[in-house]
Amino acid sequence: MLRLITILLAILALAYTEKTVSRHEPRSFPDGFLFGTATASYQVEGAWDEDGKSENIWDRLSHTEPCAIKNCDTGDIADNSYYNYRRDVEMMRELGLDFYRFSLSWSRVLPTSFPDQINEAGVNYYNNLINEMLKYNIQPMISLYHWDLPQKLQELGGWTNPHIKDWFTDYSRVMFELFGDRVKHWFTINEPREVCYQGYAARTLAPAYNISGMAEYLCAKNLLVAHAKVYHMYDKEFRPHQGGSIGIVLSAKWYEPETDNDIDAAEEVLQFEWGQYAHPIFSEAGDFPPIMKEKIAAKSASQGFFRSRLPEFTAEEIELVKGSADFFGLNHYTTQLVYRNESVYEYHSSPSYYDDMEAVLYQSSEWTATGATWLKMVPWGFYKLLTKIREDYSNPPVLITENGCASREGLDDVTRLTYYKSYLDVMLDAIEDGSDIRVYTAWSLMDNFEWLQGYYDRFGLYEVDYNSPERTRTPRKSAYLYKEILRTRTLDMHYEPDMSVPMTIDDGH
Ligand code: GBH
Repeated sequence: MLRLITILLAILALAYTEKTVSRHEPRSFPDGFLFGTATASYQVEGAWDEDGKSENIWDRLSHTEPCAIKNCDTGDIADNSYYNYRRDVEMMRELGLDFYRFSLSWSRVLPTSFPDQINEAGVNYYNNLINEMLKYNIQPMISLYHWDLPQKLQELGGWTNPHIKDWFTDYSRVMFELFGDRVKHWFTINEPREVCYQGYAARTLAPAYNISGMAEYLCAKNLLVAHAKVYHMYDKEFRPHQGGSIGIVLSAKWYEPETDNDIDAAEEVLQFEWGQYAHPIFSEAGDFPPIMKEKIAAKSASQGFFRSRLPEFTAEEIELVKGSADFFGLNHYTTQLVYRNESVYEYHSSPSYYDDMEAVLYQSSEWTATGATWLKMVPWGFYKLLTKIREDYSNPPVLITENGCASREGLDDVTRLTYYKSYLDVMLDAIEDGSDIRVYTAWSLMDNFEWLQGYYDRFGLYEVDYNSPERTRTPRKSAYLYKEILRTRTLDMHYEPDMSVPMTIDDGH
């Protein structure tokens, strides 16, 4: 018996060392795994009022006085990608990308917001970009909506107006007609949680409505229905001859309970924060998460409302939304700790989103900081999140549509280097466990307009010089790392880029 135990222990020890040893060996990515980078229209394009583009909510917010954005920055010129698209594609070639994820500016292609007028110049810009990418075998992946709603639609209530499902469907139809012959990867909406919470319940994104406990829930319902209508339109009317795939992109943090007493609280926070959007689409039952419905209904009643502040889906809408995605598009950056005690009521006004949730969220001061205050480096949180998605939604195909961090280190961005290595490492762990992860996207190709942070927070693999009229782009250390990962299709934790070697293009063109 003792002998048996000794043998078992020896085997265990061996298995353990093998695991630690193999961790230090370069690890390969699965065959067919795709790598890319992402940006979004307002963050890079500039040319805000040129060639027939009309005003959107970010033009409006960034031009409001006193200025709402750090250093009074605006996206008026941004990275000037409207004129620099050739250089952008050249960078994609330098990196050796399989694809590039970017978004379309609704007010650039449909200046009235509606399909009665199509702006040729705007269409040409996107055609040029797409065609230039395809010339070098770089696949376009398009987000139809990454936060720059036409101002006119905002004045009609934006995502709180249920008619937006028709406005968004009409706009999307025109985009599929214009670009769907060449574009095979579509995302409807980038990060509904940020659109609805930050835009309508807080002031941290346009339109900065600040009507918490109400507006974000109206937004959530309308947005999910709008998304689902576009999904089904593509599925029925475009997929048969265009043959692409379509889904939505959710932003999801990992929520770690502070103590064992906070396990339920952390789960509830997760259901509010991204379950709100994932449950209606990816669960078998559909609809908002039960815990959210219960909590908001009970709270609303106790506050004297005649109905829940969380609007209900009709039975038909539940069916429409359920299953309306070919994959789970995931933007992930960081992790938060969660606790719940009496003090939650001192933190949050009532009614409000966080008051409904009854929890406090924060980050540990022991976690590694990066160049953005909200973003600490917590790779194990990414691993737990990927595991949770696999387990809760029967292992859907996952596309990592954004991951990355800010750094204030200039070209020698060792923090970003470490971030990418450690996040890719745990992603490989999740794949080994059986997660069906097919795509990884680094945010971002280059520095860009970081919303309320203006040009202060820098997320780029390439640095952008905002003092030069050309908005000169220069590769950072992390760009060299990414290029090597893509070239070798392996992750070597020990790889140290040599930045004295100039970036070259190896695509044979
Ligand atoms: C992404 O959102 C966006 O898709 C992209 O456009 C953006 O450039 C990128 O992030 C980098 O920020 O905790 O109140 O201080 C990520 C979503 C952004 C959500 C930051 C939480 C924290 C604000 N997250 N936000 S706060």
